[in-house]
Amino acid sequence: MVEAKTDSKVPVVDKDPFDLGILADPFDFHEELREAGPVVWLEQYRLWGLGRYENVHATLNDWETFCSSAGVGISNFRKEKPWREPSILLEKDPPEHTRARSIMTKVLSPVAVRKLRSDFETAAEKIVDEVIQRGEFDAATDLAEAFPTKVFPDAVGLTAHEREYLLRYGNIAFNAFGPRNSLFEASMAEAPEVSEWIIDKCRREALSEHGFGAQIFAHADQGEITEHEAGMLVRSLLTAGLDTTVNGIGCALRSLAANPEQWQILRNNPSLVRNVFDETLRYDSPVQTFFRTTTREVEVEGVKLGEGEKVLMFLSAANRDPRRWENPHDFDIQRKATGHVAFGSGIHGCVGQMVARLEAEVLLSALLKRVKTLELTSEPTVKLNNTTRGWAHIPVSVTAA
Ligand code: OVM
Repeated sequence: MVEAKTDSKVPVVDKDPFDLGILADPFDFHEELREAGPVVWLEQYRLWGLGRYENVHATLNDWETFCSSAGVGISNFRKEKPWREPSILLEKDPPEHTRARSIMTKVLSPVAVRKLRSDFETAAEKIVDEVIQRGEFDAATDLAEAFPTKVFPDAVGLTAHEREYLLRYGNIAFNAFGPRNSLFEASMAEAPEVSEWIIDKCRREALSEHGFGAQIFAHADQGEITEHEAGMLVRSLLTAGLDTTVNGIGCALRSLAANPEQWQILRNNPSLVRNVFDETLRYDSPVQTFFRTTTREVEVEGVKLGEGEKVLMFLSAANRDPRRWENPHDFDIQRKATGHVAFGSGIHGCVGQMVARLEAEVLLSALLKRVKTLELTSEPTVKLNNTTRGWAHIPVSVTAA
């Protein structure tokens, strides 16, 4: 437990950010948070919260003060045993982080990612053709899940990809960043079985000769990392690379279906398709929150934070901060949406974002070419998770172009 160090000037927020009702519809709560002040004390968990863009951005960019090596969830690795071996990428600081990161930067380079495009396009066209034939379908399962679970494991080099397990693992990892609520407990109950499966898939022998996995092991052959570290980096890809893109693409489809005028603007100007994804990430950030831990006493906006204290950054609240964005609650695919912090910022900023962007671009383009109208047929159902935002079901109907 963190010592309460609230001085009377600090706004106290009593609501639980991980309450299931708030997770289902977090935007009013985020407004409260931003308006309460630049730094708030979250009484429920006795830690600090940041909801404004400027402060979230600054915190992400000061890794020396706000470290990742004590975990980027609510659990403090210095005091509690982590649920899994910590990631050598996400849950490390420089210099260890730098070594792992430079390998991932090379493996996921623009040149490497560009080579995926034609396979991604073929897969997207097949999946989109099939749903259009049906006319009515579930854009969450039939597109947002179906596409990344096909192309991403192929890109990594998984030979047998059981999509069930990959999605379950991502869901577990992102629930595990949160507090011990019902979502956390349900995920921990299935963690042993699913983790065993994942670890097995991270071995050199389980991976094809081509793909990001083999590329990572090539760095082990060069002596830059150990065999074990290479497996851990494959695990990072499998943890961070699937749930996130499934949720991101789902959020894009849901926002477009719910805003038919935006779909028409996009049809008239298909070159907006990459901006649609940025606007989606800003508007409906698939990764809502991450934590940091202070490495020293630090004053933020006149508030003294002690050493070794957890700080919860609300990426999603920052991405709708009216101090940074005009009409932040409008989904507007023509706005300049870059600058959002949905991919983080600074040294831990999403290293796979080019793969994510490519997936979104290719799938939306395939849809755009073939579909005239995209409409919701009933209310989408939200998918609850302690960290990610996404949709379990998005019932839609389409008419062919
Ligand atoms: C990891 C990782 C990296 C980024 C995000 C993430 C679960 C995990 O290295 O395991 O989310």
